[in-house]
Amino acid sequence: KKSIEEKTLWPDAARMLDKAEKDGVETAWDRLEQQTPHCKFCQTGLTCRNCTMGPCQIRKNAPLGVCGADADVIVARNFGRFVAGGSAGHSDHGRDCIEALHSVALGKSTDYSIKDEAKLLRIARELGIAVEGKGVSEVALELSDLFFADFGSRQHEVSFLVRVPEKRKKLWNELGITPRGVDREIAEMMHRTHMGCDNDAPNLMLHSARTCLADGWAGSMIATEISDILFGTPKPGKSKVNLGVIQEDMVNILVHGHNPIVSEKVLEAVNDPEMISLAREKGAKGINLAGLCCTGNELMMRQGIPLAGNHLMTELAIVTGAVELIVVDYQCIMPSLVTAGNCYHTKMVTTADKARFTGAEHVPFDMHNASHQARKLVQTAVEGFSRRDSSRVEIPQGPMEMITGFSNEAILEALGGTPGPLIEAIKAGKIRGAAAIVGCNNPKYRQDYGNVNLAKELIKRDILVLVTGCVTSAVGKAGLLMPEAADEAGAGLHEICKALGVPPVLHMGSCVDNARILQLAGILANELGVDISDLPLAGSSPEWYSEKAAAIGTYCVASGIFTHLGHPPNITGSETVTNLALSGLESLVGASFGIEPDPFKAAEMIDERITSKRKGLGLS
Ligand code: SF4
Ligand code: WCC
Ligand code: FE2
Repeated sequence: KKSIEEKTLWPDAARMLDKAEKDGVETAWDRLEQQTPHCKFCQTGLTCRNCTMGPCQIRKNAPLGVCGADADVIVARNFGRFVAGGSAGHSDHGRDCIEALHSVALGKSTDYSIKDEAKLLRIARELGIAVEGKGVSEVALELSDLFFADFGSRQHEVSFLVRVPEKRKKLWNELGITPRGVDREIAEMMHRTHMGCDNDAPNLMLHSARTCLADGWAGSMIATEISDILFGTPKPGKSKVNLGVIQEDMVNILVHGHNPIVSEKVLEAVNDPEMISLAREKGAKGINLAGLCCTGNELMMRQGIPLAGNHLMTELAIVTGAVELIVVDYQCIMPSLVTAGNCYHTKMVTTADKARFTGAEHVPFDMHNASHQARKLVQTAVEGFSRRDSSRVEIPQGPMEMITGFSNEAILEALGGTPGPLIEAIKAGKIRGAAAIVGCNNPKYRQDYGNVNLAKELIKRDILVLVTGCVTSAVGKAGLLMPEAADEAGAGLHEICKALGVPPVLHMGSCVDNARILQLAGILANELGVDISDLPLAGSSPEWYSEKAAAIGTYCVASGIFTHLGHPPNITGSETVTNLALSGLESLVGASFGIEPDPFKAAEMIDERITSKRKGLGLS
């Protein structure tokens, strides 16, 4: 049995784990224990359930499934479906954003509006839409139509490939992995993995790459860009993080999930003076909103709303006993939150018809009722305040300060409008390269130990760190998102951070916002006239768990960026697939995966990669 110390790096988590035990609340760590040891066949990818001649398991004395599929085919098929699931998640979120933009453009939604017209016009122009003489709604309509088309079967390539360097596009064409349409690639993956279809592991892996490229350069990128258009492009600003953002004397509402379409409306309702006076009538000082996971990242990037924590903090936030309401949309929401909430007075409300949880109340949100529904929810939370049992409330230490809001627009603005100064800093070796640390928590690791230590090690080596998703909370709690953290950086990075007044670790948003990092890579490569794979860049997900994280890793590699993972996906049962992931992809797409659970060794791995890329560019 793991001690609390072994479960997490954090004092706030440790206190809540202790309280959870006393209060009889089961957590992911407890259930992991019950699930251990895991099935070896599943862990290595050697089970197939794709038809009822099976299910089949590949063993020494049974090397083929009933249909004759071998380990390589079965593993590659399983991986293909795994990343198709992840790509579907990000991209369906992107589709919901298109529907919102479309409905605003048609004047059908009064609940949403276009906040960043300049960005709308900029993107429309970038994608070849003539904007002169047209009204904002007309442009928005054309842009949403173009994005809808990116999901279908009529395009030869998704629109945002205009951001990809020519060399890379040529390579994708030669390999036959140019993403054509988001839904098309995902559906084709399901087709290919049906019994008796694509039975060649490398060919399946190439389509995995294509499916994930459709996620990164279309589904996720569309989600990010439309969210900026509808809710504003992030600018640097202050915020706070850890469970200390939950406030004892206030009504506490947590938003969890991914799409700002719901959480932005909850924020508006929380700020409504009528709601605030209602809360005061109930004896609360006011209404406090905090985020969890990615919708937390979205609200933090644009509105500075504090973040209560990442994936493994979601149950523990409820254990404070001070949360009246948790509003969720979709993805990464543990069904156990309903049960945990029932141990206190915490109500869980679902908002998406495609993500309902038994035992939670369902208050569906759409384009026409969002403001109304959000007010209803906030009212529910306020009423819940009187049911709070103050004897069971315990909120850990005060929150950490942090800086958020580094969209590419904000980064370029800080650099004086062009990527030139960043490139100069890279050439001079003051910034030796950049690494994106992204993704999740996984109870198999000591929570955030890998996320935090890898970031610390990289900045020491003058490698600029970019974070999104659940790594945000990790590095934020460690103080690395403050300008003062430059003191922990190497001399070169320290100098640049001091000159610009920025932290050595930049918060770039939610998981779909990894698309911002892809775009930035494209900008740098185009500026230098090289391919993305020539740049001193790396990606990493030390504590990943989700299908979405695997999709991100795969589009990162297929885009030419070496990607470190703390542990492999369930592919090790196939030598062909494993070798392809760890080295074979290198000769195809100019990058591969590296696996290393120890963050200090992982830093070494990433450093070596960056050094060799610098050499390739003729830099010392
Ligand atoms: Fe078994 Fe082949 Fe059916 Fe998979 S597709 S369950 S390997 S028979
Ligand atoms: Ni993205 Fe991972 Fe968090 Fe979910 S929210 S837990 S995929 S990093
Ligand atoms: Fe996410």
